[in-house]
Amino acid sequence: MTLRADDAGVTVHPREFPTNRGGLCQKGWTAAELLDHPDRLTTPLVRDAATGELHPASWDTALDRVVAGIRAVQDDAGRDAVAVFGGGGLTNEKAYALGKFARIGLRTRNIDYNGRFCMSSAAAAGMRAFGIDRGLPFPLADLGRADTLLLVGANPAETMPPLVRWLTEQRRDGGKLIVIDPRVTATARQADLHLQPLPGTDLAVANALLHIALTEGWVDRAYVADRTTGFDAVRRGVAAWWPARAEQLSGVPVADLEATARALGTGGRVIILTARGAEQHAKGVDTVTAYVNLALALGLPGRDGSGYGCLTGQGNGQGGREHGQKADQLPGYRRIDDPAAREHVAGVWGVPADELPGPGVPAYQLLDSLGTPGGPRALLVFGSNPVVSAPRAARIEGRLRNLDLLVVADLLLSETAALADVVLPTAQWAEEDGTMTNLEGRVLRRRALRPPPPGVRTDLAIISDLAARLAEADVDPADANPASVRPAAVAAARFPADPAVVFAELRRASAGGAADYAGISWDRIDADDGVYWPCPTEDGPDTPRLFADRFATPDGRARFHPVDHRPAAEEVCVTYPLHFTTGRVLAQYQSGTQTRRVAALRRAAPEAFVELHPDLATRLGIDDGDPVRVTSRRGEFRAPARLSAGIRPDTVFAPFHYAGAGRANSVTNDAVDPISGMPEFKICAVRVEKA
Ligand SMILES: Nc1nc2c(c(=O)[nH]1)N[C@H]1C(S)=C(S)[C@@H](COP(=O)(O)OP(=O)(O)OC[C@H]3O[C@@H](n4cnc5c(=O)[nH]c(N)nc54)[C@H](O)[C@@H]3O)O[C@H]1N2
Ligand SMILES: Nc1nc2c(c(=O)[nH]1)N[C@H]1C(S)=C(S)[C@@H](COP(=O)(O)OP(=O)(O)OC[C@H]3O[C@@H](n4cnc5c(=O)[nH]c(N)nc54)[C@H](O)[C@@H]3O)O[C@H]1N2
Ligand SMILES: [Mo]
Repeated sequence: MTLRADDAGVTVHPREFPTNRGGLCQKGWTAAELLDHPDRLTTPLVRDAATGELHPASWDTALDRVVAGIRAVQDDAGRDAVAVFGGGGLTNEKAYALGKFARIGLRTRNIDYNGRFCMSSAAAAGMRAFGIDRGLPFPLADLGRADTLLLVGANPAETMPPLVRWLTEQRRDGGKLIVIDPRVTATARQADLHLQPLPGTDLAVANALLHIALTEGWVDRAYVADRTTGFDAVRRGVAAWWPARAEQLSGVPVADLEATARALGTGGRVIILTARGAEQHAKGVDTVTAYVNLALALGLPGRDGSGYGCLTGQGNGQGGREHGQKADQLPGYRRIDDPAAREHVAGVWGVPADELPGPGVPAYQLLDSLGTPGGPRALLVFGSNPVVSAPRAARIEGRLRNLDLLVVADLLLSETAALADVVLPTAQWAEEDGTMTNLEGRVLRRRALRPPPPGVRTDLAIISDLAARLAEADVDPADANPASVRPAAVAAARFPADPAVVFAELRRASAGGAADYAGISWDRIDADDGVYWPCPTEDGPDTPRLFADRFATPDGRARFHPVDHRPAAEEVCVTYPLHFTTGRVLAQYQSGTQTRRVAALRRAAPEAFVELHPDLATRLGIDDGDPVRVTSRRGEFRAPARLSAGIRPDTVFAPFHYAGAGRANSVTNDAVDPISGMPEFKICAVRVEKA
């Protein structure tokens, strides 16, 4: 898109671009409305100890309060007692600076981010199978050329509208679209075949599809022999997943399983994509692995026009997971427990490698430990609103309230910011330069169009100032040598506020890593309409397609992993007899801080709702529009009923965008995947009643 500033302010215009072909979704069209929104924060807020209220304060007062709070907590309970929570919406520069600030500014191991709730299961599955995690290892345009496209737990018609034109193109050219979703979504309505499984049974479906492919002889034996390892164990495992067994568990008819397997096994160019519906489970990694196994057995990854991919979520969902806001990660998608990686990054940062902390813990574990004995007592949040978006949100809200110090940088008073001791007003997208990396691994520019409003600072400026003040607070006045350079100046130079300077350093820090940005300059991004990582040298090529010759594993072969179905962490019972799942609607974004404030979007999707089948509603004595209460072992929420014949009668759905009484996350399960730490947002057991 392009942005234009004119007398009337900022307007958003779609721009002809290879990814979206000029298309923009409604949230994009209306995004400019937030720039000058009356709710916009334009001054720091500090909580008054006497009244308990948030009051406007100067930046000096607010930042001094933050630094004093951090020092008090760390002096008392150690460095790790301060934690940082980031976001996949932050630019690459900000994600990088935040990770660096945690590790060498605060010297805490405790940093993680909301991407853990988003693509972490697909990332972990991609790492273990392919040795690398890039949402799509091929350009998005390949979707338009696929003969068969399988979408597992994805609703791009509502969640990624600009992508829909590729689906339209694909079907116009005779391609087949197959969608797996417990609901007849806007995406499923466009499909040639819609499989409507019980939530949490995608793994069994995948194993049955592979079972059929084996029986029918559609497995690409040569590919399996030449390019992979570990197939035998998988073959033995799926032998037990005959289609009738999968039908019994998932409710997907054998005939549909067979038709799907045939389309995948005999389809020419075939792409399999997963999104949150398949991934946000306590078995999300294994579920994605089952689809990766299927893709590998059919010889898809690395074949022209074919492959497996994950539909990445947030604005910078890809880049946000590469530069070190993840608990176990250093920039360039390096591992923080890898001695060579630590040496390299510490060198760029100008500190000894042994000063870098070790890995922290995944997001939910981190949030759930806040304010508990031994857990962090201070938290800094940049770009997330966990009071609305975390699973079992009432419990997390309680943890946040127990902190000695909660600091939230946001453009608006989100539900999480409303609990903070200090709120720092930040710039938003149109007010700062930076880069984002899209789901194709393509690094793009995001340009400042106007300065932030008076009183507002960028996240980078806030980090820089905080680092300087922390360094100054560290100096014992008795030791200070007036002739020497002040530690604050050293720290400020180490944490530059200029995104161009940060990006230059990010390139060096990522050099040689999996996500290598060393050859990517802002100029090159402009000249080439984006640059695909890895791109190690400025005059060398970038990498639109991965895996053509080898995978990113040590021996170059992809790895099969045998995976088996297991039940959801919480099964239905007499008291909680219904399956509950959650997701998104077109007109709201995430925790809704921004979109709930845009008039047009609020009109389109004003409040939460509970989608349920008319037969179920009749049984429960509920009419369309009736207020209903949804209760789980963890809590309840209330919203009007929305009857739809498009949902399974044993399952209810609600969007998670709303706060207060309509907060769906009051009931969701905080069970997490043992490998990725992904919470089970997509299935738990509930009871539904007329309220
Ligand atoms: N309008 C809008 N667009 C967005 C966002 C937004 O908040 N609003 N958020 C962005 C972000 S961060 C993300 S991560 C993406 C998410 O994009 P999607 O993954 O497409 O979004 P969801 O609605 O979370 O889930 C997709 C579908 O999974 C289905 N589902 C639920 N349980 C199961 C299950 O067990 N198995 C299967 N197969 N399907 C299941 C739901 O019915 C839903 O239709 O969207 C991005 N785009
Ligand atoms: N039940 C259920 N829960 C879910 C999901 C689900 O499907 N079901 N999906 C999960 C997923 S995939 C995701 S990604 C999360 C998302 O949920 P959150 O992590 O809460 O993400 P956002 O709502 O995008 O929150 C972003 C916050 O940061 C602010 N912000 C925006 N830009 C900036 C910036 O540049 N700097 C700073 N400092 N702040 C900024 C916004 O105003 C907003 O308050 O929710 C998860 N929660
Ligand atoms: Mo997400």
